[in-house]
Amino acid sequence: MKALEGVRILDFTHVQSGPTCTQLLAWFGADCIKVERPGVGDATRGQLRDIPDVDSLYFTMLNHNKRSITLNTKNETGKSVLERLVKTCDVLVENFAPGALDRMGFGWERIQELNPRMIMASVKGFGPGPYEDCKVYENVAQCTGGAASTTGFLDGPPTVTGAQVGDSGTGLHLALGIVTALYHREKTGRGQRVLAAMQDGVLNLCRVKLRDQQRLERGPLTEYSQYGLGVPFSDATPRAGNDSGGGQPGWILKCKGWETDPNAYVYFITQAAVWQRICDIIGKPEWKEDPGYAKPEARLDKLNHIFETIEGWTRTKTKFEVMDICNPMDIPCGPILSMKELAEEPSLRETGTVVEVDHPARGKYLTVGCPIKLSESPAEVTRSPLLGEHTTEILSEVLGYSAAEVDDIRASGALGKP
Ligand code: CAO
Repeated sequence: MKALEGVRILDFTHVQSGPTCTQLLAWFGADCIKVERPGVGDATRGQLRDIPDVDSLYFTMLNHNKRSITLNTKNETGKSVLERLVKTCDVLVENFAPGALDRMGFGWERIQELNPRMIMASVKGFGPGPYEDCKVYENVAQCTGGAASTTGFLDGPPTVTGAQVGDSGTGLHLALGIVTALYHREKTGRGQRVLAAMQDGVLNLCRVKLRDQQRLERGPLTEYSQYGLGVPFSDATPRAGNDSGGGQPGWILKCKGWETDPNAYVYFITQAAVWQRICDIIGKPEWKEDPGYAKPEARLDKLNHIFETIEGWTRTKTKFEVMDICNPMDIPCGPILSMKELAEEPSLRETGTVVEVDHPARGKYLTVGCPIKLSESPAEVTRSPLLGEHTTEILSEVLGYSAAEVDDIRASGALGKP
């Protein structure tokens, strides 16, 4: 039995943030019913297509293990079907623009009237406040949540990161909120609202940068490269390039082949506990006793010189050779792995983190499987649904409409053009 078996999700999500959340719940065993606009569906079905007329990878990789029903929720018959879905499901998840559900006639009060046990979970760009009515996409959230102002190099502009901390990050936060609300409902019998705002989610992931903001008020941030270079700090947490965000200084260093391979780099951490070993492998044994280098505090104003020296060594090795030499010595480091290398990595296939899925229209493709492993509830990745693939099945088996009633619903245009 899957961990969330018996939980039914009314999945009103689209694009990335909401679908990330419901896909996780589906992997944990929830029955996830994706409600989509007839003829159109989730906009991502048609975005960034690599094969004409076939659901895009954008869509397929975010909507595994779900069922799809098409329903025009602005049509009167469609509304009555939606009402029945609300009464039947445990959780409604949505990430429409602010106000869209109210305009549809399914605001929180109405949902509670229909089903007091319902948990209504939303992703919005912002929480209550001056920007609550704004539409938001990934990079906007990265910018408004503190990620962009603290990412990039000191002498460059704010930079967004490839990790989708705004969308997928907020989807993760929302999933935790939903499971927590389900647990609460076990004890109280009542549903509740769950809100994950993208700005809040990104700021939560940038917690250490707010830490540094407050440290900055007491003096310079000595572990930032900027300190060693003598560049004065402004009044806000600066961009720190590839400096480690923690107390153990780290940098990205060139490895053999960097001139032609954009990923021939390694992340190297000069952890205090292994400093003596680092001195030995880079050919600087004299730094072990030198008072200017022996203690972490003494090294802070020389980090640039130290990392340049270590790079002199890493440039003579491939990133994997660096890893092979350093790992047995407990020196923390990690090769910069490209998407190609990750896609081909056998160990990730073995754990189900990278999975090959077969799709009736596109054939085989790779996806990222469930990154959270439950020993009693392993996730099996199944393909995303075609638009409206399960409409009839959901109307009859889940909602209990008779065949004649399904015909009437179809004739009303609620499922698309009759
Ligand atoms: N039947 C009938 N109408 C439907 C429907 C259905 N099954 N499903 C959706 N609709 C309607 C909505 O009711 C809404 O109509 P109104 O504007 O008339 O009320 C309309 O479709 C469009 O919804 P939307 O405003 O959410 O979509 P958009 O493309 O304009 O905006 C986005 C997209 C992502 C910017 C917006 O949804 C948003 O800000 N969401 C919250 C934040 C978020 O999740 N952002 C991350 C997205 S991933 O990068």
